[in-house]
Amino acid sequence: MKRIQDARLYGIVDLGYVTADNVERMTEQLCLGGADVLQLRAKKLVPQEIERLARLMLPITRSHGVPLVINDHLEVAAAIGCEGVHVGQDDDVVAKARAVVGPSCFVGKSTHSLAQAVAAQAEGADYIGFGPLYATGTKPDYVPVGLSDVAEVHRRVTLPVFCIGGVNAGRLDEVIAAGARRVVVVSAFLLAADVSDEVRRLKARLV
Ligand code: TZP
Ligand code: MG
Repeated sequence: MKRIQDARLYGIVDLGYVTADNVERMTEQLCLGGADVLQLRAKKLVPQEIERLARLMLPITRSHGVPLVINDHLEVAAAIGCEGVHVGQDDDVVAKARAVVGPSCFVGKSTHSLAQAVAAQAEGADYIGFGPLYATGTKPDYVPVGLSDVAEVHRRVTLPVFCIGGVNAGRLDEVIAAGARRVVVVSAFLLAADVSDEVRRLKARLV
């Protein structure tokens, strides 16, 4: 199993873009392309349905050695025994998440400012997401943070920092030039004509 510390490219199976019917196919494509970690994110589904989909993903992600992260739903992560869980600023605190999912499940946290990034590290997260860097339809209600704090976040936070929000092949060079070492890519992968090829080509540029 790949370790979150070694991950550079983080993919999300977001049910805003992928139908339930396509979850397994998309999971396979993202893994084949070389995603180092995958999250299941389904803002509009009930926990029971999220658990069903996660159980479909798990044999696929495990066969590729890719950790599976559940967004928001601690109880689903605990029930299926996946590798990670991800919480936002309005969700349960890291200590609560850890108490529910246990020591073998890592905990990631979304951050939207330098101050939140530093606080998430102090709170004990295992990794952070930092963004949205750009305006994005995947998280439409958020003001983009831009690129100006990316380098400073990496100076102040020793945890893995995954830059997120509007990241795509066309923007990757400037995101890396701003100081990013790890990225999360959602819609640019899920909407690609050839998903595994898009993942593979972007991953090749992250090393
Ligand atoms: N958190 C901050 S931005 C974002 C999340 C979940 C969405 C990123 O999606 P995309 O499509 O890569 O902009
Ligand atoms: Mg959340």
